[in-house]
Amino acid sequence: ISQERIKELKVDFTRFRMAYKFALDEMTTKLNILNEEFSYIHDYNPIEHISTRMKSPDSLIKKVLKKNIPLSFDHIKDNIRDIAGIRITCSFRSDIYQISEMIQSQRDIEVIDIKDYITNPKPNGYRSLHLILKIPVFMSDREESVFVEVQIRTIAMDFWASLEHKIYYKYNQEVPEELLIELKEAAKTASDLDKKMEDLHKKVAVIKQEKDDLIGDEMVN
Ligand code: 0O2
Repeated sequence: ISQERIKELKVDFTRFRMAYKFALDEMTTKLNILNEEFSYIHDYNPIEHISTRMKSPDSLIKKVLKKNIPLSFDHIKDNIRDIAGIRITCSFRSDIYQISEMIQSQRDIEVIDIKDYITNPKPNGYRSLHLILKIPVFMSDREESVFVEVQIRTIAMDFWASLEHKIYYKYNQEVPEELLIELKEAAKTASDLDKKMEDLHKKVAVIKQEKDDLIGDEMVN
């Protein structure tokens, strides 16, 4: 392979990754706007935390080889949907679906796939709502349509997923059976906690509404 070709590949790779970085920047801005507006209307922030990540070149190559995808930027672009990843941690379960609806209703966002691992948790107990989206990125000489994977979960779901991920890697992906059972139980405990917090949240909303109504009545009288 010539020096010239290596130079070309470097330029192509940088431009390839840039489109995903810009897509993440765009999505982050969109989410910050939604969060700010939502908190103005409803008096609380549905989004606790947003994190973004670009798939590492190692992990990308591993996936490309595993899926038997030809080693070209075009094929990778068309077939790997999680090069750009964004994770949204919400306060309550109901926030997840509200945020998801708000994202889906944006005109420039194309919803490619939705995986609801909250309604249908994975056998190991994993819960999260995954959206596979395509968003346009406007570059100096072209428009690119870029895949972004959005994972939306509660703090409890995120806590469980982070620990499970660590354990999975600690045991080199061969976790002892009894630990798998305990992890599944822990996922159920996290889910029960989410339900409890959602109930509390609803009760607080009712009390707040009653108080507001009372203040409104007093002002009229
Ligand atoms: P990383 O390091 O987070 O990128 P596909 O991407 O469609 O080919 P799949 O398996 O259909 O593959 O996607 P799926 O099930 O929607 O999961 C994709 C991502 O969700 C994973 O990315 C994880 O981030 C997360 N995830 C899915 N299942 C689990 C789980 O059991 N435990 C934890 N902790 N996370 C999970 P990557 O590429 O595996 O890893």
